[in-house]
Amino acid sequence: MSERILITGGLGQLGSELAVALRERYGEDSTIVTDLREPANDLPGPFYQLDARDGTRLHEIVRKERITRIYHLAALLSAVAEARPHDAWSINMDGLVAVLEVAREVGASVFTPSSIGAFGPQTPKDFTPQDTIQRPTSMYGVTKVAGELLCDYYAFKYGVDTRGVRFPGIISNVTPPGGGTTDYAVDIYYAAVRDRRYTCFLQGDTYLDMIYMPDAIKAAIDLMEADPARLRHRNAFNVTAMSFSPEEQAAYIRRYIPEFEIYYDVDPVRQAIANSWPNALEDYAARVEWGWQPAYDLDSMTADMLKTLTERQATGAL
Ligand code: AKB
Repeated sequence: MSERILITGGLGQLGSELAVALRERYGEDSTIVTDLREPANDLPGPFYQLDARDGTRLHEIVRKERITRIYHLAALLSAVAEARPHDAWSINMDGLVAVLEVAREVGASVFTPSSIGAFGPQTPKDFTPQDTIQRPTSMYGVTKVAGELLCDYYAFKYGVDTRGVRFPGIISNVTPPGGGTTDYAVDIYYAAVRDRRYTCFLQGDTYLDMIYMPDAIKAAIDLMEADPARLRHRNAFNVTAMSFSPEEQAAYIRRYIPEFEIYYDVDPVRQAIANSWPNALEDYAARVEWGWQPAYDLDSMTADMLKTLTERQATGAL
């Protein structure tokens, strides 16, 4: 069956590139983008302004567009969520409830991203297992754990086909991330190309999991296409492609830009969040249950990011 797909938060870092990939895969008319904001420029496909918490309007759009699959990406990220915890609870949880309710009514499948933020200080830091202690200390993490459980509940109780991954920091060069703890790992490449120097808001020895956008998109599409009979962990598969610290990332950038320099001006809020997250996940369940296999590591991602941004700078677009 050809899919009719709706993305919430579709103008964000992941949504803007996922929409392109979904249209390539399922057809130009397959994918409807929605977002709280109006787009700054004309978008190639259909767009609706939507607050995902507005269940009535969401329902109208889903019915009108005969939606069969929802990628629910609208959420506040970790640093913003920590500054605005009540908004984070409202946006991250009420939005999810509205999406799950409409999916239950129309029989749509739902992809909801969880995060490495769903883990906390008591979680094993290295080779963090798929099934382990989840006692996050950030509001973002609280909403992510609650979201994982709610998606499981809708699957078991109502038979909604809910699936999701725990994304690490996503690195990309089309739409910048906003308000996350891992944003530095994107900003550093822009700064390296533009200024040959970067001031990082995390300590140089902070290890976190990361993934390059092409692999993040592949994970989101492959999981939704996976044979349901093989999925034991339907919501919130650990996925990772690499784990590195700012110091290491800077060293890899110097392979291409030898004069690059990194400085540190540590933000205590984001450092505390990062310290509460794992250093490096283990993603065996995703590999076994639906064939997860990333293509990019730190070296190949760094080469691709710097090449893309350098070409863009040459055209005056950076
Ligand atoms: C964040 O830093 O908040 C996100 C995430 C890891 O979920 N990028």
